[in-house]
Amino acid sequence: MSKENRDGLSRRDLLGTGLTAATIAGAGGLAGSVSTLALSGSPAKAGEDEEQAKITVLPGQLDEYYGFWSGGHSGEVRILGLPSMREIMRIPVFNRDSATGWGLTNESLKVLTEGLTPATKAYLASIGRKTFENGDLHHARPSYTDGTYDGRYLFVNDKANTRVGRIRLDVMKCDKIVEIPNAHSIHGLRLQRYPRTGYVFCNGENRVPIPNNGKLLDDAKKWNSVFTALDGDSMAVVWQVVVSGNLDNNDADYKGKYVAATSYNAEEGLTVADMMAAEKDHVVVFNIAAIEQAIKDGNYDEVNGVKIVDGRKTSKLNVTRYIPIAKSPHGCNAAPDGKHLVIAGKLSPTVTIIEWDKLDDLFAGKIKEDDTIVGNLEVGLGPLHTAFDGRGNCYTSLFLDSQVVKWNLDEALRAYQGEKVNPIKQKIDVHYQIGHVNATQSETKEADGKWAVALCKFSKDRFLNVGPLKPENEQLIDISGDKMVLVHDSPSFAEPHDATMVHASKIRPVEIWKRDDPMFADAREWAKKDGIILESDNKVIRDGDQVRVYMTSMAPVFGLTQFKVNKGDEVTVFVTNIDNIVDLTHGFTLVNYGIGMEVAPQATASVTFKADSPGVHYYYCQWFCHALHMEMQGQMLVQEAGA
Ligand code: RUQ
Ligand code: CUA
Repeated sequence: MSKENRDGLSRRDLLGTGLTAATIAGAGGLAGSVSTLALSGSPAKAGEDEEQAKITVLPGQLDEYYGFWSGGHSGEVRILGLPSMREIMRIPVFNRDSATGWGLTNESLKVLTEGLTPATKAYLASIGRKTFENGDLHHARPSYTDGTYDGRYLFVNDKANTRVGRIRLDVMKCDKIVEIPNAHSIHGLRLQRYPRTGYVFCNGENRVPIPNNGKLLDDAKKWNSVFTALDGDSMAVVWQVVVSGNLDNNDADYKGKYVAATSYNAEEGLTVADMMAAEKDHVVVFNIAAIEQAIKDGNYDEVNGVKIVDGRKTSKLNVTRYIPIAKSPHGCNAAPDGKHLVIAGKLSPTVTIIEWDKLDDLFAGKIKEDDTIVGNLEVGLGPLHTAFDGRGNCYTSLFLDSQVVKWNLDEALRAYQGEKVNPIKQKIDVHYQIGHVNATQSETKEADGKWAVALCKFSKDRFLNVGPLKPENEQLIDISGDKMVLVHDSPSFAEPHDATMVHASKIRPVEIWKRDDPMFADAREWAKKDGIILESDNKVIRDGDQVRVYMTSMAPVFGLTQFKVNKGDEVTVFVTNIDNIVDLTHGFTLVNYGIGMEVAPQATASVTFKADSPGVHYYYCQWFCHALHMEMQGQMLVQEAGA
């Protein structure tokens, strides 16, 4: 192939229009298309000075938006600032974290263990673990009041171990994790928008026997996926709905009446070929009031302590509807106009538009499923997710085309009515193989159309070579004008799965912990029992072979610079940071004991371990706090029993 030809080829030309399931599902197909991408397309023109000036956040200046990044299989959440795209903070959730001691401290272990099911706790104990140490965090969604962000919480899913977590946005720490019973791998996760969150809607993706206790292993026809509503305030499971097919993504309306979920595998098969057999899959619509009524009427089964309503296709309960849609739909995005829901085709090169208000008539039996569809637009190959600018435009990610396509919602509705309009406004190349796209405030009634972010699965040659494992690529697109302009690339470690972007005015974090914070309520309980004042006492309390060591930290000294225990003691160290100064975090690292934790201003953190290694063990403060930070240290003396 001549160079001239290569440069002239578009991604669509390379891939052809005969898209088959094999192209997208087969590893070979994907690898093939990626390697050809290297040859085609020209680098985006991001060089205009005025564009660069827009994204420049000068030293000392603050970003306009918080970006909450789903960390994918790293299991964490990251906070980026927009438009600078600087990474500001990481919030460990389903992972372990060395810097903060997440997964090691008593406070984090409580969060990581208390919401697990008894069966999971027993399994973990059998392999010598307290909790899971991996996760797959696809979606991070800030809580709503009346259709916009209220700055209370960020809810996250774990596809790997079927959990849902909650991050408190006042302290930016995870405070609750629950395992969802009966479901198997939580994928789609969205929130009730109105009147507030409220419900957290969790899609169980895979089909399993319910209960999944070793029976029905060879009877896959009896397996099912489960849709779950959690109470965002208590994090308790309120109800579940068993469905037909596999659930993928979901979204809620702006009136608090319906949730819709894309659903694949209507065939209920186990192999790719089986799952691809039928031409149509579904959007499953859940009628919240009808489900609540079914529970009130006693129309549920109770499995593993949870009320489950039958919402399968065969159910007579009128709690769900299955709207047929081209097979294997993926993205499910409620438009900020409050009226429309955009479903991305993935295997089909189309987006399908559903009108929320028609669902009343559908459930009343006045119209058919197809009548709820008010638009169907061909947008390009591999449409996955859609973002909105609040000015009537939609931005859909095209995985196979490696593009974002901008299209007009109203014109798409008119085109569906037969009017001669072209709703497609622009396509922009992104690099490469985009998954999610999202935009500032896009998922609220206050979508403001300033910035979009393309979350690309491949970066290939766009950064310095770091070996066979490449970073992924998150790209900033200016969507404030008529034309989208690609303005910034940033490499990202696994995985910039998704992101939500919230105007900074909505988020009000504290600077210093409050001494009565629930995060360290257990430490206060222990102190009370032991007659200790956490903020001033530095004491060792012995209780048989259980030893509780209480100490304060104030730059640059620990309240205790030495303590002695016996080999074999179970030791709990409580450190209370009594510095009342912004940004003055201390730490406690115990050498050769595998212990390290963060203690932020006015916080108490604790860790429990067995003092099985005798000798002198230094502890030191690992968060830089003072000119004498190095000297902020002490020793734990572990004596042999009977010494
Ligand atoms: S959905 S594959 Cu975010 Cu595209 Cu998980
Ligand atoms: Cu305290 Cu470093």
